[in-house]
Amino acid sequence: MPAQKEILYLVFLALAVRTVRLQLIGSEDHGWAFIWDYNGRAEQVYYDSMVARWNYNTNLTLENSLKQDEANFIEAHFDKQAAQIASNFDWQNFNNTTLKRLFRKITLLGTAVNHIDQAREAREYNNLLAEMRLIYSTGKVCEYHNPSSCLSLNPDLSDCLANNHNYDRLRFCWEGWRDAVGRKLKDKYPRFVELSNQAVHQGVPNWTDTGAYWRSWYETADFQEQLENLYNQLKPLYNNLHAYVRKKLREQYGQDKISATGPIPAHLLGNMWSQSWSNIYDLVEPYPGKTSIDVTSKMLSDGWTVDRMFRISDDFFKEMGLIEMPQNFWDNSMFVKPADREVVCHASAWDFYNAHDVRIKMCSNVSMQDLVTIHHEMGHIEYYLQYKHQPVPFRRGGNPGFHEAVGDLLALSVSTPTHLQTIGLLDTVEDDNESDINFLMSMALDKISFLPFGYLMDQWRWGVFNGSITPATYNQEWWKLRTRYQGIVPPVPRNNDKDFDPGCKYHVPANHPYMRYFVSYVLQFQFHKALCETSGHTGPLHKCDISAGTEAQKAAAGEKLARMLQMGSSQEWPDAMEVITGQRDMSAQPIVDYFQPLIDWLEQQNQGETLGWDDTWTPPYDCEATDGFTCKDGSRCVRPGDRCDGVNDCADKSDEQNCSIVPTGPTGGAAVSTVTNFASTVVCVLVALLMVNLVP
Ligand code: D0W
Ligand code: ZN
Repeated sequence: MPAQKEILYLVFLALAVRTVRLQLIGSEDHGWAFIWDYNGRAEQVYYDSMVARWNYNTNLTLENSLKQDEANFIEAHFDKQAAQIASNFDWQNFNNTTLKRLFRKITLLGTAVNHIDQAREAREYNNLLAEMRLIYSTGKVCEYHNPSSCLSLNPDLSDCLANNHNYDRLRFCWEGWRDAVGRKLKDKYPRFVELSNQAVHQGVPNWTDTGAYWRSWYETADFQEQLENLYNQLKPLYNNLHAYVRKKLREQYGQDKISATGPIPAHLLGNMWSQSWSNIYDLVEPYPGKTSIDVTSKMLSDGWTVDRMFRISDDFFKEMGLIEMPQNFWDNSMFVKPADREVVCHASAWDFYNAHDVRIKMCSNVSMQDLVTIHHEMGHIEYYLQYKHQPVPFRRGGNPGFHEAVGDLLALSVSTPTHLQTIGLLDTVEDDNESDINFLMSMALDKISFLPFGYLMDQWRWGVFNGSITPATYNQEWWKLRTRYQGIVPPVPRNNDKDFDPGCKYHVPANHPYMRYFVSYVLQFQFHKALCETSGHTGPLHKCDISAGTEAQKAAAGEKLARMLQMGSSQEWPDAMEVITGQRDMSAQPIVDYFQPLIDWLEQQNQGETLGWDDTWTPPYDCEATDGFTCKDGSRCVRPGDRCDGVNDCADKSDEQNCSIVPTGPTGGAAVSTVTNFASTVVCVLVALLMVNLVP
């Protein structure tokens, strides 16, 4: 650990200076010297830690897990020591605002502080996180009547939710995932929350809990109010889309399964979390026979490859005069799911902090949706490449929402029918109102449907972190938010003593903040609108492709974007926003403008429908049809996941009898228990090794 030794030397130096002067170091020149010295070391330490993380995420073995843990530990040490040295400077009184900002970022530790002062808690925190991620990433659902045939989330369960219209099969996939993953996470999350809060509070006592720490990244005093205002402006769009989709689903699945005035059963929207509804486009297409945006089938019949999708995305960045993906990117990335090992399939983009090693890890399939996701991930990479000259603490987005908005913003242009035609994905583009509505519907199924979900995820987590939502109410409160904001209900009753449905969304067990995505969905339309103007677009916003203008117009738009990306987080986000939009506030108006023709159309279609939903409605629940078990005394129906799980759900205990001869439930398969065993082994060995080797 050479970097660590040298930074120790720096600590002594700084302390010596302090002892001699008996005061804080006031020299800004010394401040800069520290920053550049810090920067070189940080690059090295972060590089090593990213490599270890990458190796684990692309090959989930015990050995790689241990190496990753060691690298995390070294990184935490480094962060803590750097913060200590920096606090010997009188940085709060520095005149240079950039220098002051650098020091502030280096001294504000998040959860890292815990890793030094509380060695045992730090290990427990890391182990819990590793265990939760592993349970999620390796979770499998086995067929009720064929326990050796098991489905993984990607691609099996995602495909199940996306591609079939069989109410009961969809329910099996939806319920199975929650039985297999949520229930195994339920007991781990409360302790994780407690440890996370402790760490944050020790780092900066001003931050009362982890949610406050996460919100601090936005440097916006009334952040929560601003979000609430944005959401309220967007709610009418969502409610109109919801009412129209509900009407169409009633036609498909029957009036008995879906109420005209109730929430929608959550498993019918084409997505495991009901967060993007693009996959049910075929059920809700406004004008069948007009230009259809079903590009996936075209990709498949034309023999598109995953590699081609990445090249097309890279081409778009180049076309806009942005930085193309370096050779390193093509050599080191993982584009498809490997057949020979377990990996974290959830897509991600990686900055290795050394100016040229950047990578994407993704289990891509050939589809329009994955083409958009590739642009999303490449947007992160573009940011890394544009701000690589900045000192490490500024290699961030203007705020986290900015980082999420870049790729999506470009995909808004790529997704237009005229652009799809230029890359060979649409044969004919009709220019009429009905085709426009089809297109806007396909966009709304992705963008509008996401808004309430993007908003509620961290409403729930902030509540958990600040203690207003307790472990006993985790699942109830989750469903309260899901019903209130998204207007959906679980297709089968939840068992709040056992279920932990929030844990079935990657970002909860992986502990990735989520409000950035809501912010991004607002920002990307603001940026899109502004860049459309720069690129000379006239006419309705949804028809804009920022690459469609003259070379000079394209270049002007690309340059504006690049100039904002190059700033990283060196200035507060309104300064960055101003570069592109000329204004300093978040605004929902551009999304409203973009979708206005569809909103008008939906209002027409929804005449006679009731907008919104009655929170108390629940779908019919037929024990037999939903693979439940009726207690011997006939008293109640026991969910498949509750059968033979060691807990009596029937008063007569019949759900825990005859277990060996009953076909294994959806969780029951060998796969899940293997995973859990593996997870506990990882944790035991981790604890043992770390105690022996690393405790100072
Ligand atoms: C990173 N994060 C992963 C993955 C998966 C983006 C995601 C949300 C959403 C649709 C080393 C590291 C960070 C990047 C960084 C995360 C995805 C698919 C798309 C919400 C949905 C959409 C846009 C967003 C979801 C990401 N790097 N998306 O962690 O530098 O911070 O790779 O989770 O179009 O629910 O799927 O944001 O890229
Ligand atoms: Zn992202």
